[in-house]
Amino acid sequence: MCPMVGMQLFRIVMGGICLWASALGSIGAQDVAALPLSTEFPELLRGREGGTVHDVAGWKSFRKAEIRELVERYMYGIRPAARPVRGVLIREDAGALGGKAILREVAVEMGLERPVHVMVVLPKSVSGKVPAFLGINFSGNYALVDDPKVALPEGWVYDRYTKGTTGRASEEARGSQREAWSIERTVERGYAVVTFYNGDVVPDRADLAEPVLARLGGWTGERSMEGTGTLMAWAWAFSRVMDYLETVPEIDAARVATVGHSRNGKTALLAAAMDERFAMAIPSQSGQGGVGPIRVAADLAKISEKGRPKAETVAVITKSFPHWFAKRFSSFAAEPERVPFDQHALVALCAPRPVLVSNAVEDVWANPAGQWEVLKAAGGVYALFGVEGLPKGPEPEVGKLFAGRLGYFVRPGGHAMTGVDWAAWLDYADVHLKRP
Ligand code: GTR
Repeated sequence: MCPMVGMQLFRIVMGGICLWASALGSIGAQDVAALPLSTEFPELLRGREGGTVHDVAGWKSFRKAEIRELVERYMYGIRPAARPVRGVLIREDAGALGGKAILREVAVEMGLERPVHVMVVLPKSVSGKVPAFLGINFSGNYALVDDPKVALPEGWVYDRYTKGTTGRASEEARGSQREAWSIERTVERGYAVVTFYNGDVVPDRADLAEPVLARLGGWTGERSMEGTGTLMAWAWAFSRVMDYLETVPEIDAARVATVGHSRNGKTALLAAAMDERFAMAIPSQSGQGGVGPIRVAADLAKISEKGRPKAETVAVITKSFPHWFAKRFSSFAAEPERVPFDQHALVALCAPRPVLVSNAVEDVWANPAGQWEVLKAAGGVYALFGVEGLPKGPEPEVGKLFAGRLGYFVRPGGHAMTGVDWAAWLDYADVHLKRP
């Protein structure tokens, strides 16, 4: 008999193995405190109520759903339901990037207060459907290209991307993220780039975010312990943009990679973990809440004289950015070892699809070493699918791209998205995305 522990259980019998699938009941604060402490990453192939997964069928029908539910209810909040999407073409320039590309600005209506402004840049040199990078940006699309016509975002923007104005986009920032995004080179390599501004979905400031999250989740008053957080809302928007991309004839919707840097990198991983239509994920320097482990190694988690750990912890991130996560996640600030999964679970939800984890040596805050451990630990689920995750044996080498199904790249330098990163990402995509 499989054990039965105070939850609704139903039995799945598969190839002679007994598995118990659990629908988690309501979770109270006392339940969080009663969760077992585990300094190791919790096992991916063992269900919470016992029962081990031995094959892809067991993974898909039981453990994957269980992990998804845990990830939503303990960390990012409930994923909103899909909504009908409509893309309205605002403008098309058939001679963009010096004649190399077609650039479209599209208002994608997804049931938010305003449509999300999506920029689609298509290579002209390729005939037939092209693979695409779908990236979420910090600045508004107008900062990513040198093009006087691309519209400015209408709502709140981060001060560091405004070049002088406060809280509103300004002409001075036009083209300022061009190097970071390298769109011209990507198009030259035969890929489309599709991008949208995170603030078009949910503005990244707690006081502005909460009312938007409430509208999206359909509640009034305070967000509940598992009400949708901002990262989940942004990831949901990735899927709505994908709904639109499925209608774009030039794009091969079966070959779309999610991309984002830092908080947007956390989102790029979550988007692919939640939606199997994405063929690949490239989370850049995503750290805590992304590929960074919840269980930060003791030497990195230790608070220095400056009052900070070396790598970002659950305690720090949930205090600085409460609107990013489900409120319940902050209950783990003092004891992250009680979270019933770690971020290897999020990578495993992407299996067997390729995930390239990108880092920078000096960005210790994002915990590159921990991210490598997370990737190694996700390998067991890739093995179920008969594919190797990270290659066995070697340790990360600065400047070297590991182009396995689970890929890793760490470059010299600090916290930024750069042309060097894109060069590695394109090489990786050439291996996993371009070839059918
Ligand atoms: C930092 C935060 C990180 C990362 C980063 C960013 O302040 O601690 O988790 O998300 O911001 O997005 O630039």
